[in-house]
Amino acid sequence: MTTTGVPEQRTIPVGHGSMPRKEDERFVRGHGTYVDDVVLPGMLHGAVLRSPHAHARLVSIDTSAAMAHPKVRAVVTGQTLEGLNLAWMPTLSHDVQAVLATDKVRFQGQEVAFVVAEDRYAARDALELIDVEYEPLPPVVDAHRALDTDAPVIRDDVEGRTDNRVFDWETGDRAATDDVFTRADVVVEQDMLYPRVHPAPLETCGAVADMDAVTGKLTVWTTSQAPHAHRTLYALVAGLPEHKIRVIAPDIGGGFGNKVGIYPGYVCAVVGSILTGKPVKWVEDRSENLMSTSFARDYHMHGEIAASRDGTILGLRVRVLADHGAFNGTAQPSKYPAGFFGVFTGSYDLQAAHCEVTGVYTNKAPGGVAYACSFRITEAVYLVERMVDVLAHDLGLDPARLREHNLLRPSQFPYRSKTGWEYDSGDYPRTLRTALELAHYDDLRAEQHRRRDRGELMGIGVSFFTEAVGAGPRKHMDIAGLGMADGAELRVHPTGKAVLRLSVQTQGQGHETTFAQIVAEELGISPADVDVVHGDTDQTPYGLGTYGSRSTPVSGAATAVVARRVRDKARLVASAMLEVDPGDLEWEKGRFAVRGDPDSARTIAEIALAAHSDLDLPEGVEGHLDASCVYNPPNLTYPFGAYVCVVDVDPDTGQVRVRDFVAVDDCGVRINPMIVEGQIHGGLADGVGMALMQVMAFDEDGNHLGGSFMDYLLPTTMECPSWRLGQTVTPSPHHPIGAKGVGESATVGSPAAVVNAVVDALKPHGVRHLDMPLTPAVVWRAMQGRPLRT
Ligand code: PCD
Repeated sequence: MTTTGVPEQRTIPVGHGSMPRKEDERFVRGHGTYVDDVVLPGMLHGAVLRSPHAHARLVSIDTSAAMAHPKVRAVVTGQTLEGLNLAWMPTLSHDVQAVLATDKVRFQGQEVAFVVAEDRYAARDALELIDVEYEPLPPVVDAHRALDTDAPVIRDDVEGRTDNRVFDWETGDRAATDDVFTRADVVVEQDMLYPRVHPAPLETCGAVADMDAVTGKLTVWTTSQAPHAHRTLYALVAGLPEHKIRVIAPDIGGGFGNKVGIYPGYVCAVVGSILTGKPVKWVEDRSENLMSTSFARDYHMHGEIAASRDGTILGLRVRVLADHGAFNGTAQPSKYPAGFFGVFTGSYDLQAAHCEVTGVYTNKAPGGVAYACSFRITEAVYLVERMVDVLAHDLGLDPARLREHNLLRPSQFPYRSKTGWEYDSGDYPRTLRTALELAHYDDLRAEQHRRRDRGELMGIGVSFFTEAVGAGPRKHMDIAGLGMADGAELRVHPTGKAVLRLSVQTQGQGHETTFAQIVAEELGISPADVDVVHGDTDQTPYGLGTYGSRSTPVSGAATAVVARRVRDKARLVASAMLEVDPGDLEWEKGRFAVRGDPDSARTIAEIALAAHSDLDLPEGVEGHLDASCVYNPPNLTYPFGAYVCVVDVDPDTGQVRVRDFVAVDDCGVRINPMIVEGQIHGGLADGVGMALMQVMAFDEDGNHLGGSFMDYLLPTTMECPSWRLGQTVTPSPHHPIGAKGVGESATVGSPAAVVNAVVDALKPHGVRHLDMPLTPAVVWRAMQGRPLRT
């Protein structure tokens, strides 16, 4: 008999492989239901008044003219919220954040007041009638400046605070690392910035809150990647009973980490509904999304590699200054203030490593979310992959060969990194080899040689990454005190159709398809017969939601386990049907048959009907065919990959064209290879965007310079090559179907490949490093020997 929970792996795509996505029929026909599609009887509309200043004391707010607007029903200020004890809310990182400002504003775009009106236009008009008097204060825009002893203290709301330090954190062995560095032949170092970027999902954030004054039940339709966690936090913050709150995340138009946290607008919509007794909708516009919701990165890094003269990497030492904005609103497991940056040793076999991260407050929007990066692994991979190229540059070695020389060997797995992470499985050299062959690496180098002689700028960039996704073991990982396990419930109806209930929530990844495929594979039924229910706390088991590519590693595992539990139960029911010992039954996909008598088989549908019938069931077996489980992952999964990027740089304009991109990913067993490839395509486009065109810039007064898609650029098909993908499959040894997460892999691995390629192209100009984004201006200045810093 199968024991549930024990790995039972397959190295093939799970049954039905690249089937089309079930949800797409709804999406392509315009039948999706997003938050803004929710319309309730008597619904009112909210709008947020935002601060024009990056740092200012609030002197007074006069709302009388706004209140006098004929269509306005309520105007909420920080003072109103103070009366309800809701002016401040906890962040996911043990800080507090102002819902509406009470004392000061701390970033441009911060929420100051909330108007509820009969329609969206009236609400927006009334914002202009609110008269706020500010007393401007000097802003702290630069992360380094934040640490100066005379820097203005941003968070003076916290009693006794005298500086702008959020945290100091370190990992690794400092003494052992110092020792390796003193003994090394070569030490290379480099400052680098991973600029502030933004997840910029297609759909902005919003909520419709409906407080039913009679039943006392609050329903919130909202853009949430983590509906259950949001409900618990609403209960804790607002003091409402948790069972009287229902959070529904309907269809979501992209999350990318932007929809993990709770934003002031959501809380204001709830308060607006409580005050007016009507449902209140609040949906932010594009500029609001870009200016005030969670940013990502903003890591100022200094890396050092110690190596021997032949290029053997011995040690890595890193110092980081992390700009967290005005409130520490990052989302990552509590024990990890710098996220999983600790995985910064990457894919290499080295002797010692140490890193220190200092977080600081600045007058910028809060956040620091894991925008497609599993909690700062993007920063870590970028750092080590740039450093390896810098080492190759200084030693005059080929960057691909240098990686090959230093990669972990298959025999080292499971591998315990120098900073304490246990990589579950991998065959790195095979993956790198596959990528180099697919890219025709040696031919590319020869071509580059020829073209350099002609004065042309062609660059080849290689990157290799290891991610840690699927947070995580409850013992080590929680968010806001909630352990990171996820539930799954599976019920097979009497006719053999099934419903799977999940705690995670798709934002476009295709969960309604892939999770149905897992059940289909385990029970031998059609994925079309499995309905996946998610995104509604009244309908689904508890769990922490979708981010950090954790759905497949955690809920995917829960799904396999719960399906196996159903199968175990089906075996017992079948044994009663066939009047044989359960041990005499054999599982053939979709049915149990008596050993040696294949004609005796009973299908899952027949068994399900029997389980609901008057059949005498064996001792201890309750009726019906269902099961539930809570999956506490034993470890993270460690997907990895090798990327090769080829660029041409226009010597006259500095324009970079990505000519070719090869991505070989290993995410263990692929459930739906087509969906996996789609995930990789999306992530690669993201990576090109970050490497070449994106930055959330500010001027010295703290004015946000990227508040629209005219300034904050998204890559289009014009900037992307036709991606060429390859794969290797190294199953995860602890995941029930051997799958690893993949949703963020390409965003993690690709920026370094692009930057490495551009820097490689500019080698004739003596360029050794350039900070992203590599806009034509940055590249052109570098060619003139004048690197431009952002
Ligand atoms: N898969 C398969 N196989 C394997 C893996 C995986 O098939 N091996 C598939 C699944 O199932 C799904 C997908 O694929 O469907 C994914 O998965 P994953 O990796 O697990 O992940 P998830 O959790 O689901 O998701 C998440 C991610 C993230 S995290 C992000 S950013 C992004 C990605 O996802 N986002 C998004 N992708 C995407 N897509 C879309 N469309 N949209 C979106 O929004 Mo964060 O942390 O949040 O930042």
